[in-house]
Parts: sequence; structure tokens; C-alpha cells
Amino acid sequence: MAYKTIQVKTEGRVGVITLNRPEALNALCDELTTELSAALAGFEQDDGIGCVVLTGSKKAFAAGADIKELQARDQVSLLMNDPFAKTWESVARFRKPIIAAVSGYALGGGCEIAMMCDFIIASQTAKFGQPEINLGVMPGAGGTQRLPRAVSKAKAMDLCLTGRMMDAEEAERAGLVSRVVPAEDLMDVVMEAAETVAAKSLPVAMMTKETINRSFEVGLTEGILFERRVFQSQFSLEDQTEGMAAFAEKRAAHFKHR
Ligand code: DAK
Repeated sequence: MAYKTIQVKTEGRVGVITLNRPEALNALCDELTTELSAALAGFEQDDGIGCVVLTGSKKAFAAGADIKELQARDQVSLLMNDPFAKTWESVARFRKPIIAAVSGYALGGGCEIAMMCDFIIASQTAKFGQPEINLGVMPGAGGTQRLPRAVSKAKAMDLCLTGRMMDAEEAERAGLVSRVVPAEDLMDVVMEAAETVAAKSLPVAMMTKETINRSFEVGLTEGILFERRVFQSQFSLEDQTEGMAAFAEKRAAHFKHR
């Protein structure tokens, strides 16, 4: 499929989606989020893909929703015809592992989409923020919910109420990003991480992701019970037999993703 606002490629078992609207710092216009959704749907159906990387340019992962498009909307149009609802959460709904590689600005919806990914690896140049309050609105794609879970209430309030940006070092200290690397190394480090994830058993990786995400939805007792049942179910996988046999035989495991 030919895309206009993103670039999509496959490297081995890793799918890479690059947001590509340089003229607007990858602002998330309707066309871009629709294309992103379609690309993710393609990777979800592709048995050859075990992990996806979502990235932008050196200058911007994404500077937020397209303000010029948003300007034309009113409450009723957002309520009755909300293209965002269908497309924006497609990253959060994606069931395979997905890593955000963030360089430059990740603001507003850009920060929210990065937070929908399973983890964020940032370059030293990354800048995160929820500046919607400067536009007379608040975050609307999960920022008020995912940010406090990621960085604490204090930091989320600070960012959402002042609209200030935080740099990569502060984001790592706060727990928003898993690693910070020099800008020139970002894609090498992220691709290595993605290839490592993609080489694991895909059903186990998917269950791991689902179970960790469940911890944000349910209480500890329910979560532990869910974990135990999912763990037990993994003993019906060929990959469990293979993984444990490989350890006992002192060889590398070759997972078949079933
Ligand atoms: N939208 C549209 N265009 C943008 C943009 C954006 N978010 N960000 C940058 N651009 C455009 C600029 O207008 C400029 O275009 P031209 O003027 O050259 O045509 C070009 O990108 C380069 O930007 P700058 O000239 O401003 O570049 P600087 O390096 O000087 O500044 C900046 C970079 C990132 C600090 C600045 O561009 C900036 O402050 N951008 C806006 C950041 C922002 O406020 N982001 C939050 C957007 S609101 C929803 C759910 C969620 C949302 C919406 C709806 N629903 C469920 C309904 C999310 C909302 C948001 O994200």
C-alpha cells in the first residue's frame, strides 16, 4: 500500500513505521492517523512480524495533533464524527509488542501516542510535553490518564498544568522512558531491542504485554490471578517445551511462535 504521511518497512521480523510529515513536525493529521492505523492492522495480521517500531524524524517524533485541523472542529462535530476515536487508539489496541523511538519533540498527541507504545527509547534530544493547556484545552488522547501512571501525579500535574517540556534526562528519571541514548545511536539501539523482542515466542510476548497492561486495570489479587492463569496456559505452547529443552541442552532456543 502506498502511504503519503508515513513510511513503512520490514526488517526481518521487525516492522518499522516512520511518521513522515516533516513540513509540520509530524503533526498527527487525520490522514496520518488513518494511515498509521492501516499500517498497524497490516503488521498485526502478518505472522512474520514479531515487534513494531514507531518513530519520527530527528527533529520530531510528533508535535501533537494537527492544530490547523483541530481549529475547525466544534463540540458537536467531535461528538458525532470523531475520526480520532477510530484511529488514535490504534496504537494502544495493537496486540504485538511496539516500541517508540523518540527523537526531538513528542508533544501533546505525540507524547500520548508514544505512551500508548509498550516502552519508549529516547534520544538525548527528545522533548516530551502536554502543552494543550496553551491552546485552551487539555490532553484528550490519554495524557491525563497514562502520564500520571508513568511519571507520578506531581510530574503529570506539573507538565499538564504548565504546558512545559521535559528533556530526555528528566523523562528517564521520571520513568517515562526506559533508556536514553545518543541521537546518532537511537535507531541502532531500538532496532536491536526490537529484534531481541521479535526473536522471543510471539504468543508469550503478547501474553506478557497483555498481563502487564492488565496491572493498570485491576487490583493486585485479580492481577496476580490473571497472571497465574496465563502463566499456566503457556505450558501448552510448543515454545515452552522448546525454551526449557534448549536451556537443559545448553543451546539457543528456536521459537516457532506457537
Ligand atoms: N499542528 C500543526 N502544525 C504544526 C504543529 C501542530 N501540532 N506543530 C508544528 N507545526 C508546524 C508549524 O505550524 C510550522 O508550519 P509552517 O508555519 O512552517 O507552515 C512547522 O510545523 C514548523 O513548526 P515551527 O516553525 O513552530 O517550529 P519550531 O522549531 O519553531 O517550534 C514546536 C517547534 C514544536 C515548539 C512548535 O511547533 C509547537 O509548539 N508546536 C505545537 C505543539 C503543540 O501545541 N502540540 C499539542 C497539539 S494539540 C483528540 C485527542 C487528542 C488531541 C486532539 C484530539 N480527540 C480525542 C478528539 C491532541 C491534541 C494535541 O496534540
